[in-house]
Amino acid sequence: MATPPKNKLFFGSFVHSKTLAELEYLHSTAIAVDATGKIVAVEPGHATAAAAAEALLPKLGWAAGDVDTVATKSDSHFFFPGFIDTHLHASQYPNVGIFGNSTLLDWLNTYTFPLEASLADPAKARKVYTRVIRKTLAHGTTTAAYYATVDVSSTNLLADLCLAAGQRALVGRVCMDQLSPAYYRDESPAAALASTLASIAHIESIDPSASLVRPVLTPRFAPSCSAPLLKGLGALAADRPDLPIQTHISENKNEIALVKELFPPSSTGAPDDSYSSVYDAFGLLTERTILAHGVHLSEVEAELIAKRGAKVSHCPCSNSAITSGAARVRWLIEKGVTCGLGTDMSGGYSPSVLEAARHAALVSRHVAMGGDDKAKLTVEEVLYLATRGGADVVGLGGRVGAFEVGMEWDAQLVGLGTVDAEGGAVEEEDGNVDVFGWETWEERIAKWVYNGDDRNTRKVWVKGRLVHER
Ligand code: XAN
Repeated sequence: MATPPKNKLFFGSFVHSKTLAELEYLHSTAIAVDATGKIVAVEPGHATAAAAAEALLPKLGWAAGDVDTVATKSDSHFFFPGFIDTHLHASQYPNVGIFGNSTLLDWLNTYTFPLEASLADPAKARKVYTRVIRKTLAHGTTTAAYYATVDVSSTNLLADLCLAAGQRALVGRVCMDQLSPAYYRDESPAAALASTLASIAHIESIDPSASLVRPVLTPRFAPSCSAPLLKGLGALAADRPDLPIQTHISENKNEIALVKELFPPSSTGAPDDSYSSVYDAFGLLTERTILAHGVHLSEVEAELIAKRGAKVSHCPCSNSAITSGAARVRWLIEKGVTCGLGTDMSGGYSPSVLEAARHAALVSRHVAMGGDDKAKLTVEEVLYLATRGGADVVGLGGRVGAFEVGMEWDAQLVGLGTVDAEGGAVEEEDGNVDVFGWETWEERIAKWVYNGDDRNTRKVWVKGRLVHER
């Protein structure tokens, strides 16, 4: 029989985003997490874990025997909120790194559709999905907004596996009824809607309270959806205002030209021929919508997206790898658009949101080199996008992404390598980050952002449950 979940007391250093610009450092602090995974106390100012327990447990009415304590070992260990990957294709994981010199539209036909179609084989889907969940958890991703495939059973399997592994996830069956090979598409708009409803019903049956896993409406992108399909999905979105929506937008210039050709305003009733107006005309541009990429959005589109409250998943690794362009994140934020980060595997080649944060910092410097110096994103800002910003993007703002009373404990324990007096490594698994001991905490975090990887992710919890340990 499974052991019932216990109350937990975490002690040591905690780092999280207070605002876009500011990280908060809480040292000698205790955070109490109840058996449901909720943070019930955040108390700085205790010399040791034992002193924190002595002060805190009576106030919470917890007996010492009912509490598991996890304390950080040293000055180079800290708790950080779990990362939120706001956009990735679980089904494309075996292709990471395989993109040659392709760009979006030929990349889809050459590499992506054949692999996705092959996951209709349940054994292959199980193998791929099991691995991608393990890998992303190992990189500290506690929430993932996944695209699966067109196939209902393998999409449902992805949701089953996320729930079993304890990863928080949005799981979307991909809707696409045109402009893809005949072997990989929905047969008709009606069939696409029926399959979508079947997948939603399954995901809601395995996690009725959406404690971890939720379905998400997933029109792949405008070019691969007919107008009747987009219309049907818009109607479904209006019927089910609790369901999130995810899709792609304005990633690549040829893709944008294709959208203009396929959806002239005369066919949609939209006021102009922009990509955003197409989604808006079909009722798919809402405050629940996650728009991946947004590289080439116009002023008017950014204003419309902000007005509708739709969110943008910035995917800098993918945008560089398949040569889509450099998204202007500072500009989007200043327009009032909520942004988070996506690995976008396998347009992006890395499963790591930390890597996405690093790419976000570097791509913002390329935007700056184009003449807009204030485009540069700081370490604090990219970490905000990876956590709190991402939570807002996937509709979990206020629930995960930081350490506050009432939020859920989705967290990672990060350990940096320490260097001893002779220059040797003290930690066995010290990765690329060497801490000499004289760095400020701000410098330690910067070193982690620019050189850290999964070797630094020692433990990961979702909703209070330990889901990964190195
Ligand atoms: N547009 C896309 N962009 C991307 O990066 N990955 C995809 O799978 C995709 N499909 C449409």
